[in-house]
Amino acid sequence: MDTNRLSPTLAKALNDQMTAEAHNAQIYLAYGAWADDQGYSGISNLLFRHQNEERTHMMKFLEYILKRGAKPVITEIASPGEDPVNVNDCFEKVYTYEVKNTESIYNIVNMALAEKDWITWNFLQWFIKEQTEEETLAMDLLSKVKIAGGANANADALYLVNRDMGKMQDSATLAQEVSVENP
Ligand code: OFO
Repeated sequence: MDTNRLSPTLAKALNDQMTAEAHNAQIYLAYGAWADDQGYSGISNLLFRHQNEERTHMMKFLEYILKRGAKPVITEIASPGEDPVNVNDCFEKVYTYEVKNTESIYNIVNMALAEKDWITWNFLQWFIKEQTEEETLAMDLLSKVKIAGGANANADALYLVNRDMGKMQDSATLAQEVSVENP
C-alpha cells in the first residue's frame, strides 16, 4: 500500500529546498571562516551561530518529507563559492541569499496552493515567518555595515561593527512583536 502523501512534484521541490538549506549553512560556514581569517572574530561568531539555524531548517524539511511518507534524497552540497572581498560584500551577499531563499519558499507555497496540498501549505507557513526574520536580520546587519561606511569603512568603524556583531542575537525581532511600550 502506498502511504506517500506528497506528489512527485512537491516531493522534489521540498527535497531541493532541503538541499538549498544545507547549501545556505555552507555559505554561512564559509563566510564565518573567511571573517575569522580576516581577524573579525565577532562577525565570524555570528555567522557560525547562524549556520546552525540553516542546518535546523534543513532538518525540518527532511523530517517533513519523511512524515508525509516520502523518502528524502541526500545529495552533494554545492560549493559556497568565492569568499567575500570585504565585510560590505559579505553582508550584501548574505542579504541577497536570504531574499533568494524567500523566493524559493514562495515558489513551493504556490505549488502547494495549486495542488491544494493544505498540509504542505500549512507546514510552509513556519518558513514564511522565519524568512521574515531572516531578511530582517540580514537587512539589519547590512545597515550596520553601511552606517560604518560600507565598502569604504575604515578600520576603526569595522572594529566597532565586529565587536557589536559578536554580541548580537542571530535572529531579529519582527514588526508583529513590537508594542508601544517596546518599540
Ligand atoms: Fe534557511 O533561512 Fe536563511 O537562508
